[in-house]
Amino acid sequence: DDQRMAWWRDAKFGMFIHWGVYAAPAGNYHGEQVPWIGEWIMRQAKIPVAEYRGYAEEFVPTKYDPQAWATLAKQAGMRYVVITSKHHDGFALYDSSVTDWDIADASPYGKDLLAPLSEAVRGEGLKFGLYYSQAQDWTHPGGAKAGYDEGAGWDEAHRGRFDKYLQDIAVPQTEEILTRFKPDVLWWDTPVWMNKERAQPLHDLLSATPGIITNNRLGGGYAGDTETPEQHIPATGFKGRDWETCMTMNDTWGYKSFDHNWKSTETLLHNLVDIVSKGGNYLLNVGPTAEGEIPPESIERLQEIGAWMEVNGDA
Ligand code: JFZ
Repeated sequence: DDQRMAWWRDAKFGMFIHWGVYAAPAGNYHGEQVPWIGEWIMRQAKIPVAEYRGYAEEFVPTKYDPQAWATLAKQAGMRYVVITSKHHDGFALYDSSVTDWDIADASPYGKDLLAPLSEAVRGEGLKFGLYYSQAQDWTHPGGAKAGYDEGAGWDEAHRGRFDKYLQDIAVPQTEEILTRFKPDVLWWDTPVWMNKERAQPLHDLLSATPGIITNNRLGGGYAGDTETPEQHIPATGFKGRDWETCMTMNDTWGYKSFDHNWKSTETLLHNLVDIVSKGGNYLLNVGPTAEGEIPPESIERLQEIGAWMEVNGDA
Protein backbone atom coordinates (compact mmCIF):
# COMPACT_ATOMS: atom_id res chain seq x y z
CA ASP A 1 0.00 0.00 0.00
CA ASP A 2 2.84 2.37 0.74
CA GLN A 3 4.04 1.70 -2.79
CA ARG A 4 0.58 2.30 -4.24
CA MET A 5 0.22 5.58 -2.33
CA ALA A 6 3.76 6.79 -3.08
CA TRP A 7 3.01 9.07 -6.06
CA TRP A 8 -0.04 10.55 -4.32
CA ARG A 9 1.85 11.33 -1.10
CA ASP A 10 4.61 12.90 -3.12
CA ALA A 11 2.18 14.93 -5.24
CA LYS A 12 0.92 17.34 -2.55
CA PHE A 13 -1.00 19.53 -4.97
CA GLY A 14 -3.70 18.72 -7.54
CA MET A 15 -6.32 20.35 -9.73
CA PHE A 16 -10.01 19.59 -9.18
CA ILE A 17 -12.23 20.33 -12.19
CA HIS A 18 -16.02 20.67 -11.79
CA TRP A 19 -17.40 20.88 -15.30
CA GLY A 20 -20.78 20.06 -16.74
CA VAL A 21 -24.12 21.30 -18.05
CA TYR A 22 -24.58 23.53 -14.96
CA ALA A 23 -21.89 25.80 -16.43
CA ALA A 24 -24.47 26.89 -19.04
CA PRO A 25 -26.98 28.49 -16.62
CA ALA A 26 -23.90 29.49 -14.60
CA GLY A 27 -26.00 30.15 -11.49
CA ASN A 28 -28.86 31.96 -13.27
CA TYR A 29 -32.43 30.66 -13.61
CA HIS A 30 -35.33 32.62 -15.14
CA GLY A 31 -33.56 35.89 -14.46
CA GLU A 32 -32.78 35.05 -10.82
CA GLN A 33 -29.38 34.49 -9.28
CA VAL A 34 -29.70 31.12 -7.56
CA PRO A 35 -27.81 31.02 -4.24
CA TRP A 36 -25.16 28.45 -3.26
CA ILE A 37 -22.82 26.26 -5.29
CA GLY A 38 -23.38 26.38 -9.03
CA GLU A 39 -23.35 22.64 -9.77
CA TRP A 40 -26.38 22.28 -7.44
CA ILE A 41 -28.57 24.69 -9.45
CA MET A 42 -30.90 21.93 -10.65
CA ARG A 43 -31.66 20.90 -7.06
CA GLN A 44 -31.64 24.43 -5.63
CA ALA A 45 -34.08 25.84 -8.19
CA LYS A 46 -35.98 22.52 -8.49
CA ILE A 47 -35.59 22.59 -12.24
CA PRO A 48 -37.65 19.84 -13.91
CA VAL A 49 -35.62 17.14 -15.64
CA ALA A 50 -36.99 17.92 -19.12
CA GLU A 51 -36.16 21.62 -18.77
CA TYR A 52 -32.68 20.97 -17.35
CA ARG A 53 -31.92 18.70 -20.30
CA GLY A 54 -32.27 21.79 -22.50
CA TYR A 55 -29.11 23.29 -21.01
CA ALA A 56 -27.08 20.59 -22.75
CA GLU A 57 -27.88 22.44 -25.99
CA GLU A 58 -25.92 25.38 -24.55
CA PHE A 59 -23.04 23.32 -23.17
CA VAL A 60 -20.89 23.49 -26.30
CA PRO A 61 -17.25 23.87 -25.27
CA THR A 62 -15.76 24.89 -28.62
CA LYS A 63 -12.91 26.71 -26.84
CA TYR A 64 -11.90 23.60 -24.87
CA ASP A 65 -8.11 23.22 -24.96
CA PRO A 66 -7.12 20.23 -22.82
CA GLN A 67 -3.44 20.80 -23.50
CA ALA A 68 -3.69 24.34 -22.14
CA TRP A 69 -5.35 22.99 -18.97
CA ALA A 70 -2.64 20.35 -18.55
CA THR A 71 0.08 22.96 -19.06
CA LEU A 72 -1.58 25.29 -16.56
CA ALA A 73 -1.73 22.56 -13.92
CA LYS A 74 1.85 21.48 -14.58
CA GLN A 75 3.20 25.03 -14.41
CA ALA A 76 1.34 25.66 -11.14
CA GLY A 77 3.25 22.75 -9.62
CA MET A 78 0.27 20.43 -9.56
CA ARG A 79 0.94 16.72 -9.99
CA TYR A 80 -2.55 15.40 -10.64
CA VAL A 81 -5.91 16.38 -12.06
CA VAL A 82 -9.33 15.08 -10.95
CA ILE A 83 -12.32 15.91 -13.18
CA THR A 84 -16.07 15.25 -12.79
CA SER A 85 -16.87 12.39 -15.16
CA LYS A 86 -20.48 12.72 -13.91
CA HIS A 87 -21.76 15.07 -11.21
CA HIS A 88 -25.11 14.95 -9.37
CA ASP A 89 -27.03 16.13 -12.45
CA GLY A 90 -26.19 12.78 -14.03
CA PHE A 91 -24.57 14.27 -17.14
CA ALA A 92 -21.53 12.32 -18.35
CA LEU A 93 -18.59 14.16 -19.91
CA TYR A 94 -17.83 11.09 -22.03
CA ASP A 95 -19.85 9.00 -24.49
CA SER A 96 -21.61 6.60 -22.11
CA SER A 97 -23.29 3.59 -23.65
CA VAL A 98 -25.77 3.25 -20.78
CA THR A 99 -27.47 6.63 -21.29
CA ASP A 100 -27.93 9.39 -23.86
CA TRP A 101 -27.54 12.00 -21.12
CA ASP A 102 -23.94 12.67 -22.03
CA ILE A 103 -21.74 15.05 -24.01
CA ALA A 104 -21.75 12.89 -27.15
CA ASP A 105 -25.52 12.42 -27.42
CA ALA A 106 -27.15 15.39 -25.67
CA SER A 107 -24.87 18.29 -26.64
CA PRO A 108 -24.17 19.66 -30.14
CA TYR A 109 -20.49 19.29 -29.21
CA GLY A 110 -21.05 15.60 -29.82
CA LYS A 111 -17.82 14.01 -28.61
CA ASP A 112 -15.94 12.81 -25.55
CA LEU A 113 -14.19 15.39 -23.36
CA LEU A 114 -12.26 13.07 -21.05
CA ALA A 115 -9.86 11.07 -23.23
CA PRO A 116 -8.26 14.23 -24.71
CA LEU A 117 -7.72 15.57 -21.19
CA SER A 118 -6.27 12.31 -19.88
CA GLU A 119 -3.82 12.25 -22.80
CA ALA A 120 -2.75 15.86 -22.29
CA VAL A 121 -2.45 15.50 -18.51
CA ARG A 122 -0.51 12.26 -18.67
CA GLY A 123 1.60 13.69 -21.47
CA GLU A 124 2.76 16.32 -18.96
CA GLY A 125 3.71 13.55 -16.54
CA LEU A 126 0.73 14.20 -14.23
CA LYS A 127 -1.71 11.62 -12.86
CA PHE A 128 -5.32 11.62 -14.03
CA GLY A 129 -8.30 11.01 -11.74
CA LEU A 130 -12.07 10.89 -12.12
CA TYR A 131 -14.84 12.10 -9.83
CA TYR A 132 -18.03 10.04 -10.13
CA SER A 133 -21.32 10.81 -8.33
CA GLN A 134 -22.44 7.28 -7.55
CA ALA A 135 -25.31 8.00 -5.15
CA GLN A 136 -26.94 11.15 -6.49
CA ASP A 137 -28.20 11.32 -10.05
CA TRP A 138 -30.93 13.91 -10.62
CA THR A 139 -31.74 12.85 -14.16
CA HIS A 140 -31.98 9.07 -14.12
CA PRO A 141 -35.04 7.62 -12.28
CA GLY A 142 -34.35 6.52 -8.71
CA GLY A 143 -31.30 8.73 -8.23
CA ALA A 144 -32.74 12.00 -6.96
CA LYS A 145 -32.91 12.07 -3.11
CA ALA A 146 -31.08 14.96 -1.30
CA GLY A 147 -33.92 15.88 1.03
CA TYR A 148 -36.56 13.65 -0.57
CA ASP A 149 -37.70 10.13 0.17
CA GLU A 150 -35.80 7.33 -1.48
CA GLY A 151 -37.11 6.89 -5.01
CA ALA A 152 -38.63 10.37 -5.23
CA GLY A 153 -37.54 13.94 -5.98
CA TRP A 154 -38.94 17.31 -7.09
CA ASP A 155 -40.15 15.95 -10.42
CA GLU A 156 -42.32 12.96 -11.40
CA ALA A 157 -39.44 11.91 -13.66
CA HIS A 158 -37.39 11.13 -10.56
CA ARG A 159 -39.66 8.29 -9.46
CA GLY A 160 -37.87 4.96 -9.47
CA ARG A 161 -36.01 2.52 -7.28
CA PHE A 162 -32.58 3.56 -6.04
CA ASP A 163 -31.33 -0.02 -6.35
CA LYS A 164 -32.42 -0.12 -9.96
CA TYR A 165 -30.60 3.17 -10.62
CA LEU A 166 -27.45 1.70 -9.08
CA GLN A 167 -27.71 -1.44 -11.16
CA ASP A 168 -28.66 0.24 -14.46
CA ILE A 169 -26.54 3.39 -14.31
CA ALA A 170 -23.96 3.67 -11.51
CA VAL A 171 -22.44 0.20 -11.78
CA PRO A 172 -22.13 0.06 -15.59
CA GLN A 173 -20.89 3.66 -15.77
CA THR A 174 -18.25 3.02 -13.13
CA GLU A 175 -17.15 0.03 -15.15
CA GLU A 176 -17.03 2.21 -18.29
CA ILE A 177 -14.90 4.94 -16.78
CA LEU A 178 -12.51 2.45 -15.19
CA THR A 179 -11.95 0.46 -18.36
CA ARG A 180 -11.89 3.40 -20.80
CA PHE A 181 -9.80 5.91 -18.89
CA LYS A 182 -7.92 3.77 -16.37
CA PRO A 183 -7.97 6.61 -13.84
CA ASP A 184 -5.27 6.84 -11.19
CA VAL A 185 -7.88 8.13 -8.72
CA LEU A 186 -11.58 7.43 -8.34
CA TRP A 187 -13.24 10.21 -6.32
CA TRP A 188 -16.67 9.13 -5.01
CA ASP A 189 -19.08 11.62 -3.48
CA THR A 190 -22.12 12.16 -1.20
CA PRO A 191 -22.95 8.55 -0.23
CA VAL A 192 -26.60 9.23 0.70
CA TRP A 193 -28.47 5.97 1.24
CA MET A 194 -25.48 3.85 0.41
CA ASN A 195 -24.93 0.77 2.55
CA LYS A 196 -22.60 -2.19 2.40
CA GLU A 197 -24.78 -4.13 0.00
CA ARG A 198 -25.18 -1.18 -2.37
CA ALA A 199 -21.55 -0.10 -2.25
CA GLN A 200 -20.01 -3.52 -2.69
CA PRO A 201 -20.59 -3.95 -6.47
CA LEU A 202 -18.97 -0.54 -7.02
CA HIS A 203 -16.09 -1.35 -4.70
CA ASP A 204 -15.56 -4.72 -6.40
CA LEU A 205 -15.06 -3.03 -9.78
CA LEU A 206 -11.99 -1.24 -8.46
CA SER A 207 -9.97 -4.43 -8.38
CA ALA A 208 -9.89 -4.33 -12.19
CA THR A 209 -7.73 -1.20 -11.97
CA PRO A 210 -4.60 -2.12 -10.04
CA GLY A 211 -3.02 0.76 -8.16
CA ILE A 212 -6.11 2.95 -8.18
CA ILE A 213 -6.54 5.29 -5.21
CA THR A 214 -10.01 6.09 -3.84
CA ASN A 215 -11.40 8.53 -1.32
CA ASN A 216 -13.64 7.85 1.67
CA ARG A 217 -16.96 8.83 0.07
CA LEU A 218 -18.16 5.52 -1.41
CA GLY A 219 -20.29 4.72 1.64
CA GLY A 220 -21.27 1.35 3.09
CA GLY A 221 -18.37 1.45 5.52
CA TYR A 222 -15.62 1.47 2.91
CA ALA A 223 -12.89 3.75 4.21
CA GLY A 224 -11.03 4.14 0.91
CA ASP A 225 -7.50 5.48 0.95
CA THR A 226 -7.99 9.16 1.75
CA GLU A 227 -9.88 11.41 4.13
CA THR A 228 -11.51 14.37 2.38
CA PRO A 229 -11.87 17.46 4.59
CA GLU A 230 -13.83 19.88 2.48
CA GLN A 231 -13.26 23.63 2.29
CA HIS A 232 -11.21 23.58 5.48
CA ILE A 233 -7.79 22.66 6.80
CA PRO A 234 -7.79 20.38 9.83
CA ALA A 235 -5.89 21.55 12.90
CA THR A 236 -3.60 18.54 13.02
CA GLY A 237 -4.05 16.25 10.04
CA PHE A 238 -5.20 12.63 10.45
CA LYS A 239 -3.10 10.14 12.36
CA GLY A 240 -2.33 7.11 10.22
CA ARG A 241 -4.57 8.25 7.35
CA ASP A 242 -3.79 9.96 4.09
CA TRP A 243 -5.86 13.09 3.50
CA GLU A 244 -6.66 15.73 0.96
CA THR A 245 -8.39 19.06 1.48
CA CYS A 246 -10.46 20.03 -1.53
CA MET A 247 -11.24 23.72 -1.88
CA THR A 248 -12.73 26.29 -4.21
CA MET A 249 -10.94 29.50 -5.28
CA ASN A 250 -14.20 31.46 -4.98
CA ASP A 251 -17.42 30.09 -3.39
CA THR A 252 -18.53 27.60 -6.02
CA TRP A 253 -17.22 24.41 -7.62
CA GLY A 254 -19.18 24.64 -10.87
CA TYR A 255 -18.94 27.91 -12.84
CA LYS A 256 -21.17 30.82 -11.75
CA SER A 257 -21.14 34.03 -13.76
CA PHE A 258 -21.56 36.26 -10.68
CA ASP A 259 -19.29 34.69 -8.06
CA HIS A 260 -16.37 37.10 -7.75
CA ASN A 261 -15.35 36.21 -4.20
CA TRP A 262 -11.87 35.05 -5.15
CA LYS A 263 -9.31 34.09 -2.55
CA SER A 264 -5.97 35.85 -2.97
CA THR A 265 -2.95 34.00 -4.32
CA GLU A 266 -1.34 34.64 -0.96
CA THR A 267 -4.20 32.85 0.83
CA LEU A 268 -4.02 29.92 -1.58
CA LEU A 269 -0.26 29.60 -1.02
CA HIS A 270 -0.67 29.80 2.75
CA ASN A 271 -3.29 27.05 2.50
CA LEU A 272 -0.96 24.88 0.43
CA VAL A 273 1.93 25.31 2.87
CA ASP A 274 -0.34 24.72 5.89
CA ILE A 275 -1.77 21.53 4.37
CA VAL A 276 1.56 20.14 3.20
CA SER A 277 3.16 20.84 6.59
CA LYS A 278 0.46 18.67 8.17
CA GLY A 279 1.01 15.83 5.72
CA GLY A 280 -1.99 16.41 3.44
CA ASN A 281 -2.66 17.17 -0.20
CA TYR A 282 -4.41 20.26 -1.60
CA LEU A 283 -6.95 19.65 -4.36
CA LEU A 284 -7.72 23.12 -5.68
CA ASN A 285 -10.79 23.57 -7.87
CA VAL A 286 -11.42 25.31 -11.17
CA GLY A 287 -14.88 25.61 -12.73
CA PRO A 288 -14.64 26.05 -16.51
CA THR A 289 -17.37 27.79 -18.53
CA ALA A 290 -19.79 26.17 -20.97
CA GLU A 291 -17.52 27.39 -23.77
CA GLY A 292 -14.65 25.46 -22.26
CA GLU A 293 -12.57 28.16 -20.63
CA ILE A 294 -11.08 28.23 -17.14
CA PRO A 295 -12.00 31.66 -15.66
CA PRO A 296 -9.16 34.19 -16.07
CA GLU A 297 -9.15 34.82 -12.29
CA SER A 298 -8.28 31.16 -11.74
CA ILE A 299 -5.63 31.15 -14.45
CA GLU A 300 -4.00 34.24 -12.98
CA ARG A 301 -3.83 32.69 -9.51
CA LEU A 302 -2.45 29.39 -10.79
CA GLN A 303 0.22 31.26 -12.74
CA GLU A 304 1.19 33.23 -9.65
CA ILE A 305 1.38 30.01 -7.65
CA GLY A 306 3.59 28.62 -10.43
CA ALA A 307 5.93 31.60 -10.14
CA TRP A 308 6.22 30.97 -6.39
CA MET A 309 6.90 27.30 -7.11
CA GLU A 310 9.76 28.25 -9.42
CA VAL A 311 11.51 29.80 -6.42
CA ASN A 312 10.29 27.60 -3.57
CA GLY A 313 9.13 24.30 -5.06
CA ASP A 314 11.20 21.14 -5.28
CA ALA A 315 10.52 20.20 -8.92
C1 JFZ B 1 -19.97 17.50 -2.56
C2 JFZ B 1 -20.83 17.88 -3.76
O1 JFZ B 1 -22.19 17.84 -3.41
C3 JFZ B 1 -20.42 19.23 -4.28
O2 JFZ B 1 -21.21 19.59 -5.39
C4 JFZ B 1 -18.96 19.18 -4.69
O3 JFZ B 1 -18.79 18.25 -5.76
C5 JFZ B 1 -18.12 18.78 -3.50
C6 JFZ B 1 -16.67 18.58 -3.85
O4 JFZ B 1 -18.60 17.55 -2.91
O5 JFZ B 1 -20.33 18.33 -1.48
C7 JFZ B 1 -19.99 18.00 -0.21
C8 JFZ B 1 -19.58 16.75 0.16
C9 JFZ B 1 -19.19 16.48 1.47
C10 JFZ B 1 -19.21 17.48 2.40
C11 JFZ B 1 -19.63 18.75 2.05
C12 JFZ B 1 -20.04 18.99 0.74
N1 JFZ B 1 -18.77 17.24 3.70
O6 JFZ B 1 -18.31 16.13 4.02
O7 JFZ B 1 -18.79 18.18 4.55
